[in-house]
Amino acid sequence: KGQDLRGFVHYPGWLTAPEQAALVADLRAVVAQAPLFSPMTPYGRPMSVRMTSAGRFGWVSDRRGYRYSETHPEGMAWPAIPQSVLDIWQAVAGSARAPECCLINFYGENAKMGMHQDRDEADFAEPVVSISLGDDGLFRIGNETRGGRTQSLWLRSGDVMVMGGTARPLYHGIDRIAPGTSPLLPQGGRINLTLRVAT
Ligand code: MD3
Ligand code: FE
Repeated sequence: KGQDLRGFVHYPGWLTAPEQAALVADLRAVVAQAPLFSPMTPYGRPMSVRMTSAGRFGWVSDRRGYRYSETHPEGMAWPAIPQSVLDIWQAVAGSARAPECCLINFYGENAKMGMHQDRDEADFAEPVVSISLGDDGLFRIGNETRGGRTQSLWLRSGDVMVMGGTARPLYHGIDRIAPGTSPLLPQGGRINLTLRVAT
């Protein structure tokens, strides 16, 4: 079922509409405990994407830099990863370990994420699983260094992607959101969940 592009396996429409709605309800409970925040880039400008996390570790960024943290910027522990999300990891990750971090990215209609590498995880053999909900997002995959040819792919609500070993070092980002393309979130926007083993 999955489509393999250079170590990324894309599962379009993996989640049914009722499964997507149940996930959104579970994520609302997470956000009620651990509010979304706008991480600061090292340049001192807030990112356009708002974030929070669930699991033992969450991803934070401030003037000390980017890192995994056991606490939200407001000081509390992160909520547990919802079972509905763990079930997706179990079905697609092919990993013996459980995810330690579920990063929740919220994109409003003008949000984007510049090309970057994810290199804060200790074990690059572990996959990253990405789940898309809400409006379509234009995902771009590049190379192990900046520049060069890139490939673009629309990620739609209910899609799941697994980034295996060979994909882990590649630059990637979200160029833009297509507002109004999904009825899932009444206020619009896109949610992306990334599940990772951090340690
Ligand atoms: C390729 N998120 O949170 S998910 C991120 O849609 C991030 O919010 C994007 O990049 C989003 O770091 C893209 C797809 C993804 C996630 C992790 C990767 C692609 C990846 C790690 C390595 C290579
Ligand atoms: Fe990333």
